[in-house]
Amino acid sequence: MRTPLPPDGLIEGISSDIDPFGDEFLRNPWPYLEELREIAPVVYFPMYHIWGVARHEEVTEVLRDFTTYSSAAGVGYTNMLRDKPWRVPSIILEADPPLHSKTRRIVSKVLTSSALAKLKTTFEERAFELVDQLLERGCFDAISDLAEEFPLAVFPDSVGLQPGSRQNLLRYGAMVFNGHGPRNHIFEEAMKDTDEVRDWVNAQCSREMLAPDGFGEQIYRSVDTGELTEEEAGLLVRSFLSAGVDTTVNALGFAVLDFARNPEQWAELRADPSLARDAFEEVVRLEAPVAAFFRTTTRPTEISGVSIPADAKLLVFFAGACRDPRRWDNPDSFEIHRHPVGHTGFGSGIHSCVGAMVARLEGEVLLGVLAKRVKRIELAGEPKVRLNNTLRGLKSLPVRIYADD
Ligand code: OVM
Repeated sequence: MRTPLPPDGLIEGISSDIDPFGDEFLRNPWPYLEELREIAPVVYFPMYHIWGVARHEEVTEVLRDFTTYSSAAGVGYTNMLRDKPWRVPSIILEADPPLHSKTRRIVSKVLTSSALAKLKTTFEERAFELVDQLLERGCFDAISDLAEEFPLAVFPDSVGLQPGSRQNLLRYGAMVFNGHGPRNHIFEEAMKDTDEVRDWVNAQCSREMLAPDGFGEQIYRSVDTGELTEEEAGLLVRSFLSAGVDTTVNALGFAVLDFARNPEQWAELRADPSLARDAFEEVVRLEAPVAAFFRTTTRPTEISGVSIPADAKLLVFFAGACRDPRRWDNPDSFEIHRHPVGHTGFGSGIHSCVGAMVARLEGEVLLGVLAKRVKRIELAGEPKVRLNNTLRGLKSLPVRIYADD
């Protein structure tokens, strides 16, 4: 069952044949996002029968109005209330208030700044170990050997996961984020061995499996107070594992690429490594590793004069807003001094990334350590894009780094 087609008058002048899940778009979305921003404040994609917003103003407007633009039908292409999803829905991402407000509050309490301050020393130790190893090698792949290595070395331990098999987290992340797209070849490829990986992840989320004092065990304390059921706690731990790995992997990979391409920015960071946190924020704005999520309209609505029917899927291009020239000067350039307040790389509104402080800590620590140890970052080959229906990221980034003398 589909939403009825809008009358011609509503889609005239706002339709686009751009395929936002096509290989070309996903490989390099920027020229397409520019075109989408220029067509109209809201664009209609007849090939999917979906709407989209790619300008900063409309993206933030949609994300603010969570009653009109609901997450409960899923934030992917599939309407989960109508078609059976591949996994039990997330009770934080794919939920509206009041359920979302409750789960969000519980997760936020676990991820306080004081909790994160305690992790900083451990993150730094791991970062120094890793960077010193990489300096001995000189030449390596900044995706597999750095951007994947670092989060996998620190984040699962923070959650309290059992040791071992952590590559499964990357396979699961690929399922979660590609699963938000339509059933294209990328979706099908990611979903090849769902059962094995899904069962492994679900098993890691049970209380007995989680180390004392990790984020996971702290979520389960809300079961003891009666705020969550055991099943809900398991699902929130699953959210950590779904959202916490691939996102930071991609952001850190782009951080290396952006500095390799902008040596003058690297010189500025080296001159003052305390800029590492600002630099990471600018990477998240410039690259928008989570490129877009959907919302579903709960009533007929209008955005900047364009009508959208009820029960329509609306694609919210975080990446479009992150480089909207209406909002940013020189939106395509990487400027670590920019302070990109209001960027939508972490989303916006009630669903904005609840793990942002963990991501920022990983980014700040790794970039800070690199700035202290590494004089120069050079590309040693062509970066290769990893196609993903939701995430922007690289599958390989050959680099050479040089030690500080
Ligand atoms: C979740 C979830 C999954 C993917 C992403 C995300 C970016 C959350 O399972 O709750 O946030």
